[in-house]
Amino acid sequence: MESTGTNDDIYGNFEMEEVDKNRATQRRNKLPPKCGTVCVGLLLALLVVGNIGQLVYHAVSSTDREYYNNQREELQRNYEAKLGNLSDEVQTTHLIREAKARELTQQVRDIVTMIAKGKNCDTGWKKYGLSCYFVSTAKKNWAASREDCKAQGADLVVINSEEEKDFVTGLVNGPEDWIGLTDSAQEGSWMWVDGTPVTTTYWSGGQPNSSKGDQDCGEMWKDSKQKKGLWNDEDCSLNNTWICEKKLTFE
Ligand SMILES: [Ca+2]
Ligand SMILES: [Ca+2]
Ligand SMILES: [Ca+2]
Repeated sequence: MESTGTNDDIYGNFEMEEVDKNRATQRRNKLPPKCGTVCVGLLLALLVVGNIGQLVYHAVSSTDREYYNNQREELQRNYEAKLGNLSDEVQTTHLIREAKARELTQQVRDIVTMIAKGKNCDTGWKKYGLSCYFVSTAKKNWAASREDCKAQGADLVVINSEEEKDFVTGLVNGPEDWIGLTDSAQEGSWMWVDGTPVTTTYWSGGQPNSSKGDQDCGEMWKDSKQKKGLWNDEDCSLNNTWICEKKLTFE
């Protein structure tokens, strides 16, 4: 009986082991077929999808950058165009104001001229344009002649045009009349007494020659037809007649 019990146990254990093996086999059989290949496939698929997503992301980012760059460039162009237009407007306004200022200045000059033309020169003075001229009969050196002009509210004549030169030539008492011309400040640099540089000149032939190295004052000659009204530099200490010029004012 004992041996039977033992055999039963042995057979029982054997049966249990068989059952366990069968169950394990069944569990293995329940797994999906070829799982390793499928998993690798899925993994590859995921990688491909991931790469595509990354490409799409970059593509969108690149498109965005291009869009914003275009926007920025357009804004920059608009800004520069508006700045240019503004600059043109400012320049135009400035030019208009300058033109208006010139126009007003000319109108004032015209009014002053009209008033001055209606005025007469003092007795003994001759009128030409907007100035009065006085020719002395007395003779003085250049500096004293000038002082005499100043004492009368005038100065030695300044020749501003050929027409004025011709008019003053007709006044010359001669043979030599002092005019408002000097190079005493700097030898060879001739200036008018009103401080303006001498641009147009009517020097007689060979003049100015600073004869003997001491001729710093200008005079007009009357001693011959060829030289009449032409200029010479002379020793300032010599006594000559002189010509004053006084501008007309509307006061
Ligand atoms: Ca003048
Ligand atoms: Ca000189
Ligand atoms: Ca001379």
